[in-house]
Amino acid sequence: MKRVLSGIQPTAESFHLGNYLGAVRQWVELQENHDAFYCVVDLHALTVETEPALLRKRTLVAAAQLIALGLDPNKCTLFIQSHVPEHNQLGWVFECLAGFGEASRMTQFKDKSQKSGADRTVVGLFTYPILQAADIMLYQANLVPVGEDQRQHIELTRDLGQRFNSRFGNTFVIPEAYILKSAAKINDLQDPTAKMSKSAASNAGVIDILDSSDVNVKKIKSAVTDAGKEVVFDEKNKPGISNLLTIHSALSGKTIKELENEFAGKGYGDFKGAVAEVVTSYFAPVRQKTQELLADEKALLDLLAVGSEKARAVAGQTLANTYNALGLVPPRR
Ligand code: AQP
Repeated sequence: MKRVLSGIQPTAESFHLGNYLGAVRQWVELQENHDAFYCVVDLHALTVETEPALLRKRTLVAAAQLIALGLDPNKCTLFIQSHVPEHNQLGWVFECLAGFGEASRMTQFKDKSQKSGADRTVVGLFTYPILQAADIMLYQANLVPVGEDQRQHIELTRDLGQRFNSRFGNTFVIPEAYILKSAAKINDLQDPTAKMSKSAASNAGVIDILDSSDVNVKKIKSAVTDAGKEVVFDEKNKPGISNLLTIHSALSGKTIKELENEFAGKGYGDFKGAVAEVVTSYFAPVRQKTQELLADEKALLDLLAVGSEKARAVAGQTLANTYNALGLVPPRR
């Protein structure tokens, strides 16, 4: 079985539609016939300033949400990144392999550091993709299901793995990004040329999975649309409608063509109503299940403990091989 690894940051009270359609939905599918490892990357979340109580809450909400969205701890290995210290240990090795220049070229770092300003940008944000490379390589993953915005980071991961293998001998599997074309990038409802993002300046264009149906219906009904009144897919001239078509199609299973036919001559109002209906009925049970899981924190932590134990068995072996290849002297047993 091929190995899969992916992670998600607990940086918000809820995942948004982009996280789900771009990444988590593929995670659920891949657990069926892959050896899948999924983690809540709480160490990555330290790159943005967060209250400790909030980080704790968000980490548990993230884990509960992943299960509610369909991850089954009996079918995949679900764990919290900080429960497996090998991530930091391999992260340092990769930091010593990565060039300052190549890390500087990461567009996500440039965007995020620009948003928060130089004074508030931490070194961890700069080295984030290197820790991400370690997350992936620790598990010898073949595939990394992510959204389009992560493509550059997976390229860096591949470069670092290849560099290590050629300098120190074959140690790592070189992974490939697994990015679904159809929903690789979901855009903000208020600014349909920018990706939907947890850290968007305004939350008005972000559909949070755990928000109430009322809130989400309101957001969809006030989504920015374009001049004209035809419901047709045209990313260049109608980015707003195209984004809503992508969302409807991804959740309802209808093709874009079918939707264009269904809403021919009907106008934007009817179409937005239909998108709102699809989104809210899809996520209402997820919200309910997440709340149930959070109500029994001990049971949730027990599930995660099983995951981290399985993860450590693999991660420990990879780290030992890596240290050995590097010539680090092992401690006397
Ligand atoms: N808009 C999106 N469309 C498709 N996929 C997306 N992803 C994020 N936004 C979209 C994918 O979600 C996964 C988990 O993301 P993450 O939590 O690790 O961080 P992120 O990519 O930084 O997500 P956000 O919401 O954009 O957070 P901020 O605002 O902190 O940057 C990834 O696989 C990502 O591709």
